[in-house]
Amino acid sequence: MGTKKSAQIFKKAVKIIPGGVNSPVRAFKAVGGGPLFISKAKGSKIYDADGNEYIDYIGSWGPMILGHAHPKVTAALKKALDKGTSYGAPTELEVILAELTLKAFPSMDMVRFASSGTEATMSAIRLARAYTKRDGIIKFEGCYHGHGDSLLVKAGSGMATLGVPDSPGVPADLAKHTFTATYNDLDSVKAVFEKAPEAVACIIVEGAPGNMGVVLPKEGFMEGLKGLCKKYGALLIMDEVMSGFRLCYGGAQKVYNIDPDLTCLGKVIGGGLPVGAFGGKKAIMEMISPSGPVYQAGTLSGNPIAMTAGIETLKLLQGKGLYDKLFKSTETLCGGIAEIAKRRGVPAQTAVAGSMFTVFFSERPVTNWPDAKACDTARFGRYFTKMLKNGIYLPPSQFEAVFVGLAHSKDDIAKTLEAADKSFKGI
Ligand code: KE4
Repeated sequence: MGTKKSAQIFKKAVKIIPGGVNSPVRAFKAVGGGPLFISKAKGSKIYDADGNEYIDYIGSWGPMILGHAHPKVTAALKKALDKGTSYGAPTELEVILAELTLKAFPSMDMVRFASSGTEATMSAIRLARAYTKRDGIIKFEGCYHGHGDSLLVKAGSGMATLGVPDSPGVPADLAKHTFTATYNDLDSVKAVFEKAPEAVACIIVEGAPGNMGVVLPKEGFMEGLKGLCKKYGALLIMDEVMSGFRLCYGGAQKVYNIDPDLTCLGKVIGGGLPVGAFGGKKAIMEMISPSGPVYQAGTLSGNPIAMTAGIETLKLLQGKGLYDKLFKSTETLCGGIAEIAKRRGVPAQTAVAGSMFTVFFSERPVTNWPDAKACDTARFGRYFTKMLKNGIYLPPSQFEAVFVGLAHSKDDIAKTLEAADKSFKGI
């Protein structure tokens, strides 16, 4: 049916919204052409303004693990809407979601809700700085933790996609407190601590990086980070905004058996509505206002509609055998694509973390940002475009994760592999 309507809307959008989008990675900049403007979504399918149907593997960048417009989530939201949308006062719903969160993440004694992953990581950094009375933070090249000033240094996701890993507008006096290390390279972390043993407040690391594409931690890497934090009196912040509920119901920290001081959450915990969260040990969290001096606030934090979506989503995610089904679909899809790439003679590497995966167009495995950066992004662009033409809606960047959900059927997976076979031909 073509994408004329999307093009018309995009033409208007670029005049009044920077780049025509409200989040850069949506702009298709890395893959060419204009973005599709979406009109609706249901289950595993998404529909653009021209009525074209696609199998959706963005899933709103992670939240839609149950699939779009899940009937039970939608029904709960419809009921909640009749009670009003926001009170600016506490509700029992926040306590219910907090209890579900602490049960899923036993490393956390307390949790504070916000409205985005960015707010969660930004607040966790401020808290770590206050608790340790230090200013420095260590992050990893290629990891993305939202657009908080201190974290826009050598970041992944949309910044890597657009080739601007460091953003202008971040004061040098602030950026100088952000030290970057190489993911999977403990020596690069040790070097920072040895140079400034008293300066580092925290290490912030993605539970399972998805923002340079999916990269898996090497054996002992996460334990090594925890050990270095202990040795130098810094806090370990695990940013599970993407990995939480995606690697398993308890996130990467459960899979890798790590006990972080602070955890950040987002995406799935809001079931598609704006929810971020940060939490951790009581002695640290009690420093957060109003129980302590570290200020953190938000008009819509703990919003009752968003809480409702989160509660329903987490309750449904505890269904028996759901994660086995999710991981099986992910393995079948990713394994099938790897086999097609091999058969078609296209150099590609795959990495799977729970229900997310990436196909890297690279001759060698990707274990860090330098490896990811060396990928053939032009070939990725051709792959993306051909898959889209074949009705498969992938994240429009080599440096993102593909998200598999419970609504992806065996038929969806088969169709996706068929499309991949056609798309790999001659790319
Ligand atoms: P938000 O502020 O976008 O809710 O969360 C920021 C964030 C924090 N930490 C991790 C590990 C994240 O992956 C994110 C956001 N992820 C990107 C996708 N890679 C969001 C998509 C976008 O920026 O539009």
